[in-house]
Amino acid sequence: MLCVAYSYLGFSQTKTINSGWQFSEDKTNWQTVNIPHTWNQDDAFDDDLGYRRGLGYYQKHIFFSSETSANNHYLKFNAVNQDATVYVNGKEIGNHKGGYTAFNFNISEYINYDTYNVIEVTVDNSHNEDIPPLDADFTFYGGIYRDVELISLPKQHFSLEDFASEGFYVNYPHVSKEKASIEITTLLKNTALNKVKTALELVLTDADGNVVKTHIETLQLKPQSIDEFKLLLPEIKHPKLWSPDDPYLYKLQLILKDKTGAIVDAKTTNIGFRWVSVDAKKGFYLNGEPIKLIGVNRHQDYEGYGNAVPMALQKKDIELIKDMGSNVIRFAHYPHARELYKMCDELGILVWTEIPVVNKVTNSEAFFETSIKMQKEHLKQYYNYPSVVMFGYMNEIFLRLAFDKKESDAEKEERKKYTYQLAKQLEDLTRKEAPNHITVMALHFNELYNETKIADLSMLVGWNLYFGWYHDTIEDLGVFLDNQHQRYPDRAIMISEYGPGADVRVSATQPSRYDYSQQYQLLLHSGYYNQVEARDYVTGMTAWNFADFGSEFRGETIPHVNQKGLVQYNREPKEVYYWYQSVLKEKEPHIHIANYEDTITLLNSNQYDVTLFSNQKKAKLYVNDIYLQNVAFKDGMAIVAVPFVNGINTLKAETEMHSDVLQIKANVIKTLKENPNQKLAINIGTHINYSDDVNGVTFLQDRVYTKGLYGYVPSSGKCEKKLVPFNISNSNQEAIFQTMLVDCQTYKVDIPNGSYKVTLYFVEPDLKNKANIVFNLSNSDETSNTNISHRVFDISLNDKTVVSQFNMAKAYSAKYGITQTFEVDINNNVGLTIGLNAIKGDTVI
Ligand code: GCB
Repeated sequence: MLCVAYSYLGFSQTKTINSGWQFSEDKTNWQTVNIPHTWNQDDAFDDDLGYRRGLGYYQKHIFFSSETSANNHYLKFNAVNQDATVYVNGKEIGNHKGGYTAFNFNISEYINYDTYNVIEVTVDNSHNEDIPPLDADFTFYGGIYRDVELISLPKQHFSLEDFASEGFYVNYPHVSKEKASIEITTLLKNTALNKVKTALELVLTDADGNVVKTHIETLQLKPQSIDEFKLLLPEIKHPKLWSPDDPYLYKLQLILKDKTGAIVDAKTTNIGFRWVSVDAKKGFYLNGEPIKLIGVNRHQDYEGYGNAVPMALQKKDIELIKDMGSNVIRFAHYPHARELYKMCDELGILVWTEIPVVNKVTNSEAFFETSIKMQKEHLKQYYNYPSVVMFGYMNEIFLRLAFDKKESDAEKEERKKYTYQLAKQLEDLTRKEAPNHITVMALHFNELYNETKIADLSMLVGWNLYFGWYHDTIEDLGVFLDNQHQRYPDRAIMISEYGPGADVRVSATQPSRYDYSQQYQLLLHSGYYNQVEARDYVTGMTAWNFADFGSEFRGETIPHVNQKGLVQYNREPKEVYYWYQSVLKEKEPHIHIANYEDTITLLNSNQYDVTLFSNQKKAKLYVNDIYLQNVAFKDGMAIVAVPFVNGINTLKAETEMHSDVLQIKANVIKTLKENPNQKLAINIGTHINYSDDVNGVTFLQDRVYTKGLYGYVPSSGKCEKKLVPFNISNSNQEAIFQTMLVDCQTYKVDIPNGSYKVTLYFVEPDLKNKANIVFNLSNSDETSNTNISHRVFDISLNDKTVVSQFNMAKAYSAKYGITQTFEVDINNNVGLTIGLNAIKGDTVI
């Protein structure tokens, strides 16, 4: 099969060398792998805490023909996490630190021709105090996870040696509706021993391929040197401007020719005419017009792949983000694959891009140097994309300072100082290297940033705000923003992160903070959106996060995953994604019925609130082909109380242009005697319904007991609801174990007479060192249950003791999910009564 994506008939040649590498963790057992590759795609998600951070060895044999011996051969690595040492035929040719930017080495002098050469790469993803990120809420998968390229160049070529950039930079000395100009700064390398005359031709074409401007200059290259040249293209009258609504792109070709006119090297880049500015009172301006930035953050990993994600899948992300209606992406917290920035040019998405200096910095020369070098690579490699408008360099850099309790006050003061110094150096560098761009920094909710004045450095400040999740309420967002704006009226601000965790298996009719329900996710996102829309001075907001992503230490309802995605880890949308489409996509008509649960159980009532999203004003709703009512939408949303019948109910919502259909299975029951199911499952200690896809049953929300149904008997103790925020070590059904009732003696379930299997779920909630999920981004909560034995109780079913002296801390390891299954016959219509009789401490279930 032949698949031609792009070709250029020139002398220089680039080919990827991704397939058939040998990989080993110990230099003894080798396996064949393809790039992209990581060795952590599985162990970052297994039950054990921690993932292998250490060495990985790669090897590949490459043949070089003597026909190419006059060329310069470069090995280019687009990203290796995080420390890479490269060898050719056993000789070390270089080392690179930092896992998210490209680097290359000229390997020409190490090559043997007409034979196979061995390329070896030793990769290390161990913690290294001198390489950012030191600490962050995402998994640092090790490996060669972006393309490896072999680039063969003639003696004269665009230099690859300026921090692995393409060897040219596009500047726009002037852009307006009337006219635009383009200036190219290029670095041309000549490896010949003599000076050489070349010609550089610039060809600007419009989106239809018509030539708009050309320019050619003869350039004299000095022997064995890299020379910088500046070329100015003639002015373009009435240029078509680039914007998210109309991402009009020109193309510029840079063609290097020898004295005979033959092409020796060539480059192509997108040209987008646009200008940006940011204002503390009115927010972001693109091409002189205000534009509210609404979009997402993105992390690069993907379920099953770690960070070694096929490019085709990554590109789908950008399509999904555009299709949501976003006009901005923050590529967090590090530079992502460059192909994606090119897509942002093409689809019309403004970009914030940054380097991974996250949570804290090390006060060492090496750390400062690596950070500065990383930012240089970042600025130079990502400079030419018209979509890139914001360059950042730090995220929540005082997070550790705020949460680490160990440091003395003097140490803290010291930390503030050197962190500020690094920030200042990075800011100055960014302003110098990237004029026409906006510098940015993201902060966490803490006064430290104001107090140290670090927040005054960048041109735009992003606040990562988790009101209504880690703290306070959704409405407190506006109060905070107004207060900041009042105190710092000259500071441009946006919300660079916000969002709650959500699990598609979790649904709540009365959503609340930290319940992981999709309904709460919708409440928070819509609440933020309205508050941001109401404030002109807020530049915009980027949701945390586009997709769920791997964060090894996290223990939420999905182990090792940060669940704040608008889409799941496999990119299937959560419902809030469709809501965003309703408020952000104006052009295409859109309607969607939210599907929170495939099966609903309605107790004592046949009504259930159905949520609909649309960008239209009204729709008609039909239930089982019968017209129910007109629906009016406000802020993209409407909630309708729909009467359900037992069995499948078909809902249809129709606007003038569009319709959506959803089938929901309903069990409408007054007492458990009518329950048509073989199974009844109850999620004790919480208001959420949990769809257990493994057992094919929904664990229903807890309730106070009423006759004929189920629930806890409030008079039997405090019956307090509790949530434990940790991974269950032996189960992936975290949501069933993580919620519980504490100090409750009696739980009743009025099931009819019959023979049953009753399964009770337990976990000891108290660990030796209590974990605090609020910004606890460390592993320090890892502990065992040793020495906890304060909780002992008996368990009875209908007054018959089934477990005596139940002591979880003594009999099980920490975070162990315990199930106890009993066979029970129910006679005489007495139903089931679960008795929990405390001997020591409080009972839990
Ligand atoms: C933040 C961090 C981000 C985390 C996020 C969270 O503020 O910048 O890296 O993943 O919070 O989910 O807590």
